[in-house]
Amino acid sequence: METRVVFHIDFDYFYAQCEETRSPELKTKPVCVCVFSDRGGDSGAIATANYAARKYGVKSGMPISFAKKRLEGRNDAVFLPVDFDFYSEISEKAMKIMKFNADIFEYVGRDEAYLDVTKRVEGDFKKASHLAQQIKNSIREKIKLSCSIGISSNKLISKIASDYRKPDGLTVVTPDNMNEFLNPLKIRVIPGIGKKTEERFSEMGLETIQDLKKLDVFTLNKEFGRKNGAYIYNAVRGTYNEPVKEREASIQYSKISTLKKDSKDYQFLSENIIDLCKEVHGILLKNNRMFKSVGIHLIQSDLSSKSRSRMLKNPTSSLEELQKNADQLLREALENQTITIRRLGVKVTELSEVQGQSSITNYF
Ligand code: TTP
Ligand code: CA
Repeated sequence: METRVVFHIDFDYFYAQCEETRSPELKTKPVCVCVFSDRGGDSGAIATANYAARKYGVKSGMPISFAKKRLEGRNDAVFLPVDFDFYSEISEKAMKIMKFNADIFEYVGRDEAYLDVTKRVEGDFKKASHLAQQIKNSIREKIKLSCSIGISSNKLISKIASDYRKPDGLTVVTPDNMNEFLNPLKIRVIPGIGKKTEERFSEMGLETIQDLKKLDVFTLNKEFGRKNGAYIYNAVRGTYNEPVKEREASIQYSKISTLKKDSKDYQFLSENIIDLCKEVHGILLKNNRMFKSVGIHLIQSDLSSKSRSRMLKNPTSSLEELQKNADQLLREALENQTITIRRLGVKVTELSEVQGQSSITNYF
């Protein structure tokens, strides 16, 4: 089999870095991006933090109140609410640059993608390294974002390599130095191996990838089941060879808001839906998109939720069409409604780019 050249690209401290791009004065301060819960005050968790905040031990998933305690001595620390729409916009722009530079492009998430570049670098890791540097430069110049790139002959090792030197890292693992790279690493770096598995290995006296190679596939299968056993066996030998598969982001635009009062009155809810549609439509216009599917989301006072969605005949970017459909969905959803509604949301999916003349009819 020919040697493939695969990139894994991962943005550094993504949500926090997005915030820094629109407010550069944040760069020198500890920045925590927070998912505030509905309960108010400081309840909720840290989504991510920049490196200035990480120095104080702030981590993703940590309660906001813990992070505030850790950063007590820094009165310049900033706690911002997540703004997913903004991060998606930035992500989309960066993904365009990556896609342009790939033979095969696989979207993984807002801040992460695999690129197969074998053909365009003719299987040459030196050329690959240049290409990666160009991509990094281009993303930095155009979007003001830093990322870390791992290069190897398979996805798994590239993912480990992109995480190896963060932030702003570039780690190349050629087939010749693969074992040298992998052997001393902690078992934990293998994607999918969590704390529990790591502890089990530790009890067996195994700490590094080199140690793991002592186990034969039968022992691994017995310990972890056949699928996981085979995965670990191949992962540590660099023989886990999933190909890069073409995949694009399935984007959606949405707006959700908490109502001024809980209610099940159609008239009141309808007015709110109409306003949310205007906001969603604003995002569509800004991004030059049409939608083909409309959905609404109702969160009831007991926090249970209801969703309705429908596919349209043709893609459109018309506000009227959006409002009409969302309102009909609301009527449907409210049939036999007994409890009041607390929050309402509208989303559009199945998005496509509005292109010049050819789709002008789609506006009507
Ligand atoms: P990660 O890539 O894990 O983290 P990161 O980009 O913030 O930091 P780095 O790559 O430099 O180590 O996750 C990407 C985004 O996903 C992150 O910016 C915020 C979000 N996220 C959460 O909301 N909760 C979490 O527990 C984690 C790990 C990430
Ligand atoms: Ca990241």
